[in-house]
Amino acid sequence: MFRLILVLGDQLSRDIAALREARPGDVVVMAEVMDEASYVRHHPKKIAFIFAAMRKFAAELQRDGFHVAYARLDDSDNTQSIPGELMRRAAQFGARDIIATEPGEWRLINALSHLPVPVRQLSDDRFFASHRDFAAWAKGRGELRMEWFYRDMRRRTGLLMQGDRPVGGKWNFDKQNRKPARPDLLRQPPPAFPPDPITAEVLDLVAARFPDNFGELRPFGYATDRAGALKALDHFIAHSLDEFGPYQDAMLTDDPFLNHSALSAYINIGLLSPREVCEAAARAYAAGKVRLNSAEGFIRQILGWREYIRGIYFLEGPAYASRNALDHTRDLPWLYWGGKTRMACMAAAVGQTRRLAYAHHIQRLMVTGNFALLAGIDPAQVHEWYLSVYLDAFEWVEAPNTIGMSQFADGGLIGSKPYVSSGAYIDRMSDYCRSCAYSVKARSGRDACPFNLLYWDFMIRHRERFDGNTRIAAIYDAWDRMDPETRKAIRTDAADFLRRMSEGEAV
Ligand code: FAD
Ligand code: DLZ
Ligand code: SF4
Repeated sequence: MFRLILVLGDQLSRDIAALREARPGDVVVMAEVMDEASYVRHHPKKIAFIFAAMRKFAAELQRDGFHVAYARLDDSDNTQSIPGELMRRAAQFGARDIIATEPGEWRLINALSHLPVPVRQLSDDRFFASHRDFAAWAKGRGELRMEWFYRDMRRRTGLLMQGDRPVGGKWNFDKQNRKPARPDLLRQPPPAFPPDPITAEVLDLVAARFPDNFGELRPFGYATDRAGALKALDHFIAHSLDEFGPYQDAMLTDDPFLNHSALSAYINIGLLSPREVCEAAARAYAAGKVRLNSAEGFIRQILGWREYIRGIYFLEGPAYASRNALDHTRDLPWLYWGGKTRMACMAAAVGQTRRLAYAHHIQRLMVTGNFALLAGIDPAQVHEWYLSVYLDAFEWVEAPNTIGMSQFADGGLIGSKPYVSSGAYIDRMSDYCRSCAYSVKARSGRDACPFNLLYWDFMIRHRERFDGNTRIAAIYDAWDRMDPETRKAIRTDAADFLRRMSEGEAV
């Protein structure tokens, strides 16, 4: 009896669980479908990246003797959904058994659980920790802090460990990191991969079918196969990792990547494994090629944050993405979709997102995320934006980062306090404020940095909730010591700014 083996667009690894089960005669099902290409209005680069990588992966499987039933988006008999394609192929091949690797989104997990032909969903073991491992770690803990989870993962994997002690005697070297970057230093950007004929054909398809989605499709330079992704990894280790630690929080207008790896999308769709990426960084440190604070800081992002974020998504269940603990209801302003803004930091972060479908972590967290939280934007709309606009965005990783880490909409499950800041933080870590129409030093007034106005407005609006938090108490003391006139001006100017923004003015 033939069986179907489902491979989704973010499961493009030869070692994926469902493919390991394949026997001669089984049919591998892959499908470009409108349902997946339009559940949010994805950035055109993201759709092209996934379709091109799917086509190349399917060709590779075929070369290696697999029977692949591949549906292209424009095939006339394409049912345009993953369940539809599975049922069509089951009927075509007389299959009564389907094997899948568990998808990274509750929506699809549920869809696969209710098909007339049973689907066996195998656990996705590309990750270091299974759902069961994470649930066991979380059980009985009052607070689910990433740092404790990360230390357990270091011990379990032996990465950067000497016996049971961390290499260098410390788990974390962040004191040596968090430096602003010099604008005049030239850093090597990630390598670019000019489109080959397969990618070029996909680019034409995406241009024709998704002409109105936010984002620039061309020029397209991302790798779309494993060989290219491995080159990008080697390039990062050789040229950028050594200074990753010190500059990981820095932001520069003319350098969208700085020392960041831009590997997340390759890891998320399966072209690189998180283990090989961490091992490459650990080897570079052991060989004396990169400093420890950089190797450790980088490995923590993958072994710690990435695994922890996924653990939270699956532990908390499907309702997590709709949480709104702070009752924020304002609509996402047009400036997130490229509307004009006078804020240089927002223009830079949104601009590079539109061009590249990429922004690094601090731009997502402390610029676009910070602004949305301070302005009280509906977290569901913020979530939809992040899920749409980045090359690496899949719900299992995007939702906890947005709903939890960035918007505090889970009420403090991921972060013990909200990630908010006034303009001073952005000024310290970037060159944005130098070319901004607003004054980062001004506390109030029409030209005061909106982050300054909104920061206090946010803190005061939510005083009841945060007053008891010992990590925040000093902030309220500072507010109380401010003279009443200044306090009144800040609140009035913040309200005026929000009103003008919501009325569509270019703020
Ligand atoms: P680097 O800075 O080079 O970091 C190395 C790797 O660590 C990344 O490639 C990534 O695999 C991993 N990593 C780092 N931070 C995180 C994190 N917080 N969660 C998970 N993995 C992490 N990451 C995604 O992969 N997809 C998303 O949809 C996504 N949405 C986000 C939304 C918000 C609001 C925020 C604040 C963060 C989001 N992140 C997301 C996490 C992080 O910003 C990106 O992983 C990172 O910017 C990718 O760029 P990079 O590969 O250059 O990362
Ligand atoms: C993101 C995406 C897109 C744009 N298109 C497809 C597709 O046509 N076919 C497919 O199998 N997968 C696609 N994906 C990835 C899925 O949306 C992803 O597997 C789920 O969101 C689970 O992470
Ligand atoms: Fe952003 Fe404020 Fe700096 Fe302008 S002054 S770039 S709005 S932080």
